[in-house]
Amino acid sequence: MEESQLSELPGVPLTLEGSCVLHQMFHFDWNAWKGVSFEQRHGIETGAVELFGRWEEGSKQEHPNQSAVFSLIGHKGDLILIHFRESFQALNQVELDLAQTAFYDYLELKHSYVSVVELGLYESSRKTWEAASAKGLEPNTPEFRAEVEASLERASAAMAPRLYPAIPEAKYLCFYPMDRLRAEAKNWYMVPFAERQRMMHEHGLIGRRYGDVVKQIISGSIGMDDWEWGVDLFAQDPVVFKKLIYEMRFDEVSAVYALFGQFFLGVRLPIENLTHWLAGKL
Ligand code: FEC
Repeated sequence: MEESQLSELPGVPLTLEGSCVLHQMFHFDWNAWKGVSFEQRHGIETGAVELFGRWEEGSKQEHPNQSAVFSLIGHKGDLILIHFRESFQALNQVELDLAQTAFYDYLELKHSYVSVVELGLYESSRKTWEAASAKGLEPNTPEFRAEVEASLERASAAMAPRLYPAIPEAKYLCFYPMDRLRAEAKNWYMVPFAERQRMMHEHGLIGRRYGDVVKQIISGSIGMDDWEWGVDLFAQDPVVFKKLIYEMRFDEVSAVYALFGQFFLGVRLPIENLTHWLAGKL
C-alpha cells in the first residue's frame, strides 16, 4: 500500500466486540442481617440462591449469559457480582431482577462498571486494510468499509469463544479500569499506528508468558463508563496478579501510557456457598 494511502487509513485499530459486561460492587449490611430471624433468613437466602444459581449456570447456548459472585477483600465492599450478557438491555434486566429480591434490602451498591468484551486487532488491522486495498478499493469509501466489515464478521465467528467467554472458574478475581494517557507531551492517541502496534505486540508477549496461570478478559468502555477499558484477571494464586501487573509496568505501553483506576480483589463465592458466607464462613 502507498504511504499516501496509509495516511488516509483510520488511526483506530479494528476491534471485535462480544458480551456486554456489568460489574457491581456491593456493601452488605451485616448489622441489619444479624437482626434477621432464622426463619426470615432462610426465605431470603433461598430466593437469592435460586436467582444467582440460575445466573451462575447461565445458558448452554452459544452465549453463556453467565454471572459470578466474588467475596470482596478490603474496604471497597463485601461482594462483587460480574455479569456477562448478550445485550445491554439484558444487563439492565439483571439489575432490575436483583432489585426485586428480598436479599437486595441488605445490599448497598457502592460502585459499578459497564463495558463490552473487546478484542483489539492491532496485529491484523493493517493486513485487513491492505487486503481491501489490494482489491482496488479506496480507503474511506463505502466499498472499502464493507470489505473490512465482512472480514470482521468472519473473524468474529472464529473468535466467538473469546468474545462470549464463560466466566473462568479460577478462585481469585482482580478487576480494575484503565485509560491510555492523553497528556500534552505524551498522548497515546497521537502516536502513529505502527508504533502503537509495536508496543501492543510487546504487551501481548509479556501477557502470553502468564497465559498458563492467568485468564484475562479485556472489555472496552469508551462512551460507556468513566474509564476506557476494564481489565478482568482470573487466577488460582492472587500473587500472580501482582507479578504480571508489576512486570507490565516496565513495558513501554504501560510505563508511558497506562493510567489505572481502583483495583478490586475478590475470592470466588460459588452460589452453593452463599448460605455459609451469610453465616460468616467462606
Ligand atoms: O489499546 C488497547 O487495545 C488497550 C486494551 C488493553 C489493555 C490491556 C491491559 C492489560 N492486559 C493485561 C494482560 C494481558 C495478557 C495478555 C494480553 C494481551 C493483550 C492483547 C491485546 C490487549 N492485551 Fe492486555 N490489554 C489490552 C489489550 N494482555 C490487544 C493481544 C491480543 C490478545 O491476546 O487479546 C496475553 C493474553 C494471551 O494471549 O494469553 C495476560 C494486563 C493489563 C493491565 C496492566 C497493564 O499494565 O496494562 C494485566 C488496557
